[in-house]
Parts: sequence; structure tokens; C-alpha cells
Amino acid sequence: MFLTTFSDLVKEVKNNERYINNLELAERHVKLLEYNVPRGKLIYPLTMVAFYKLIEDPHKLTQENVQLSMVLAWCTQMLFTCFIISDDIIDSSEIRQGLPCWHLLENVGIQAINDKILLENGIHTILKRHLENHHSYVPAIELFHKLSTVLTLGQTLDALSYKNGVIDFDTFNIDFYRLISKYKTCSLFVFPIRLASHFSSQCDNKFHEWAERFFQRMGHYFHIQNDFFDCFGDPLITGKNGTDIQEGRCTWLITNAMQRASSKQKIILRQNYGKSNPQSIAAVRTIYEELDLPKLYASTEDDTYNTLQSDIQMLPQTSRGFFDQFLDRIHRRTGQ
Ligand code: DMA
Ligand code: MG
Ligand code: MG
Ligand code: MG
Repeated sequence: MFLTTFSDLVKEVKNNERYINNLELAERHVKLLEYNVPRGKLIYPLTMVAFYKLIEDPHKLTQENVQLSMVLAWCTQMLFTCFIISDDIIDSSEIRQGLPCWHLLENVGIQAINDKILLENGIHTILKRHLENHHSYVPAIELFHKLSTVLTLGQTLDALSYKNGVIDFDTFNIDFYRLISKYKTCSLFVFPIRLASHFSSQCDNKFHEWAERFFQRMGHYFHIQNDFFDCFGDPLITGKNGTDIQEGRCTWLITNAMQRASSKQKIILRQNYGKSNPQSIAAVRTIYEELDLPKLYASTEDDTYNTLQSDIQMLPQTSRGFFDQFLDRIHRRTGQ
């Protein structure tokens, strides 16, 4: 049913009155959606629908409302996809979910910038069409707008490690790292919770606040995993090629490495981080291994799991299942 909702949205795009005399335009928009949107774990949209089902008054949990929540969920996935498209350009990535990145396809290239804007504007067309008379219409628009702003700022933070084209190693500290994680990933994890609460006909504020805090923490955990897989993940599982070392990103690995490295190791890191030749990438990776970062990562995973588990224990038994399941899906994932 979830995928059928996506196909229905694509059909709507095809039938858009602006495309009636321009089939090529319609085909291009459809290809943009079909190639990029229904990909990966669909973690944000599926969480939105599941959380909505959890909190909604059972009498209001009609097929129509669930269907409408799925429309919102696909809009969520579309906004995430917008940022994936531009992220892959910014990071000089080549592969995403095992396929060439959108901007590397023939007839796409730099036009991908415009496609991102087309995709984001399309979200608002869908929201108006399906939600205009719903109590959550204005809050939903505001939420999408806010998420887009925060993600854009997160991507901007990524660029701030460079000063006049040179990496400023002082930015590789835990406070700056936390801020990047908050903007780029925690925001995406909290979004489905907020959207579902606004969409629902009822909301228990205390429970909502608890759930937001839980998803903030999950987001930070996920962010650390994403950084770890960029260097140590198997591309056959992650479906992408790592770019953080060569792009000089502020990651969990470099932040911890700079804290633990000897002066000699720091010199090697400074000489090689942010360079794209294979020797430099290997030199940085070797230091990460010398500093036992894979081991630190494993214990960080376990500590985070334990903290989140004890958070869940604070909930009444009947509400735990949803959060337990979510945590189990993310914990010790291998990069999918
Ligand atoms: C991208 O961060 C962030 C967003 C919000 C798209 P990233 O470059 O670390 O992502 P990935 O590792 O998936 O390329
Ligand atoms: Mg990237
Ligand atoms: Mg990036
Ligand atoms: Mg990454």
C-alpha cells in the first residue's frame, strides 16, 4: 500500500495540467521521482506512518487517514531526497544505493541543481492538493520549511571546516561535531515525530516530548554510524563510496582521532586529511586503526544502546514495542 501511494503521486505529476502539451517535461519529472525517491531504508517516511498509527485515536484511524499520512510520509522522503541529490554533488560522490548518483546520469549533470528545486516545490503542490483543508496543513508547511532550512544550514556547516581553502583543524572538536549532527541528522529523525503529532487528531504532550528526545538521540547515534561506514563500511552494503577523508569533513572519526593522536600522528593527519590521492586516504585510515577507533566505535554503539534501552524502560510496557523495534533496527547496523 505504501508503494502504491507513491505510484499514485507519480501519476498525479504526470497528469499535471502544465504537462498536458509537454510530455517530455512530464517524463523528466517522473524519472526524477522514480530514480531517486523510493530508495534505501525509507526510515523517515516509515517512522512517520508508524508513529501516527501509534498515537492516533483508534476511532480516527480510518483508511483515509492512514492513506493521507502516507502522502505526508512520501513528501518527507522527497525532502530528504532533495538533500541527497545536492549532497552527492557537493561531496563528489559517484554511487548512491548501488546506482550512479543522479547528477552523473546522462542528460542530468549540473541540471541536478534545478531538479532539486523542482522536487522540493513538488512537495508543496502535493501538500496543497491533499491537505489544504486539513487542520495540519499550515503546521506541515512550516515543518517542511523549517527542516529544509536546518538541513541547508547543516550542509553549510560542513563547508566551514575550510578557511580560505585550507582545513582548519580546530573545527574538529566535539561541540562543532554535535552541531553538525543536530542539524544534518537529528533534525531528520525528529521530523516524522513532529509531523505525525500535528497530523494526528490528538497529542499527549508529555509523550511527544519524550519521543522527540528519544529520536534526537537516535539521530546522533545514526550520524556516528554514517561517519563510521564512510571509512570502514563495505560499499557493497552501504551502496556508496566514502568521501569524508578526501572532502575534509568534520566526522566522528577525525574528531576522536585529533583528541587521541600523538604529535607525530597529528602531523600525518594534517598532511593527509582533505586530500584525494589514495596514499593520503590510506595514511589517515591507518592512523584511525592505530588509534583503535573501530574498537571505540563498537563501545560507543553499546553505550548508546544501553542508554536508549534504559530510556525505553521508563515508558509504560504498552508503549515500549515501537521504540524497542526502532532501536533494534538501527543498533549494530552494517551500513544499509
Ligand atoms: C548528508 O551527509 C546529509 C544530508 C542531510 C543529506 P553525508 O554527506 O554524510 O551523507 P552521506 O554519507 O549519505 O553521503
Ligand atoms: Mg555525502
Ligand atoms: Mg555531505
Ligand atoms: Mg556521510
